[in-house]
Amino acid sequence: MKQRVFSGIQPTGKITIGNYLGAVKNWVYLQEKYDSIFCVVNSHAITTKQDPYLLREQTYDMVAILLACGIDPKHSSLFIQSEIDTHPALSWILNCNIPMGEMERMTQFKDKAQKNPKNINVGLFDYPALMASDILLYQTDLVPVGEDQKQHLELTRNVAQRFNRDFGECFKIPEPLIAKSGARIMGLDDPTSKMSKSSTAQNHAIFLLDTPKEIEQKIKKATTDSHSSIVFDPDRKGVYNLLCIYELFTQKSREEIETEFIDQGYGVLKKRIAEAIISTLSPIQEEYLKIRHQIDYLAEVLNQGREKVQPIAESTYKKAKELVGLI
Ligand code: ATP
Ligand code: LTN
Repeated sequence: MKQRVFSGIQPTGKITIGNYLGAVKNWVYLQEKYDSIFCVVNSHAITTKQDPYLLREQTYDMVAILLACGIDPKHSSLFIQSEIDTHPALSWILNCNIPMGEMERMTQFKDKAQKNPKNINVGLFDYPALMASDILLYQTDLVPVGEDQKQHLELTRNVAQRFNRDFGECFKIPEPLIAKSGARIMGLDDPTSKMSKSSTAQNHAIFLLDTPKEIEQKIKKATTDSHSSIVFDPDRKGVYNLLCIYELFTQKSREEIETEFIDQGYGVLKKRIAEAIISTLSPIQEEYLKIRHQIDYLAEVLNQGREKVQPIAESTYKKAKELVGLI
């Protein structure tokens, strides 16, 4: 029996190279070895303000871009979170088993609340319970995510362990899978903050659908420093971030990269980074444009994904319900 992988991505705006390098690229790699389930988490997206029309469009945009990046329906099940009602249903049961103190420690809530003081809603606070439900419903072994999701994974493991202890065996305890490199791509404008698709700053992120010109310009403007050597030094945050991006897009080793740029300046480095990003993204963009409007194809992939995973979710939910006495 193959181990199971589950992960999710919010359809909140345009996918960035941070999402790609920290998550999606790894999903594509893992899908051949594992029983893989990937979910567009639109119910999580409404924890921040969304235009209903745009949210629907962006949900399909995300499905198409995931397929274009290489998520293969032959290997993976791909579905939309709101299509399976047991996600919010299980999160209610989990809610009643998560102490307030544990939830109050979540740094993503604190960050998002600070960035969005006008819309601090209960769903935003409760976001990790729905995420735990996503993962636990599928008896997941491994959850490939970026570094920022580590704390949510810890909460998921805690609630599952507590539930199994208090009510009886129900959930598999999932392990986070966080890549050594690429787990935290930083903003190009500010290498001290995580590159995020919902940031509105002009030169913050490279999106997967950016044109070559946009990519060149954004890399050109990216923050560096006044040193002259080009080496992987985590203390030189801007240059380090750029070198990590180059490393991941070219698959070259760090030694190879440092040798490549001996006696070179940031101009050459930036030119090569832009070229590497453009050559990886071009085929993805081509495929995206080809399939985005093939609505019947997208619907077929999603139906097939939902039909495959729904019985797993229902069986786990039924067990959890019975164990807590809800019938
Ligand atoms: P938002 O800005 O709307 O919160 P986001 O860019 O953080 O979105 P998510 O949909 O929350 O993206 O995350 C999808 C996946 O991408 C998660 O596994 C997350 O850990 C990963 N991820 C997000 N940003 C980065 C980043 N800068 N570096 C590496 N991985 C990232
Ligand atoms: N919270 C995640 C998205 C997400 C997720 C999941 C990831 C929702 N449910 C289940 C892994 C497994 C995020 O903000 N990146």
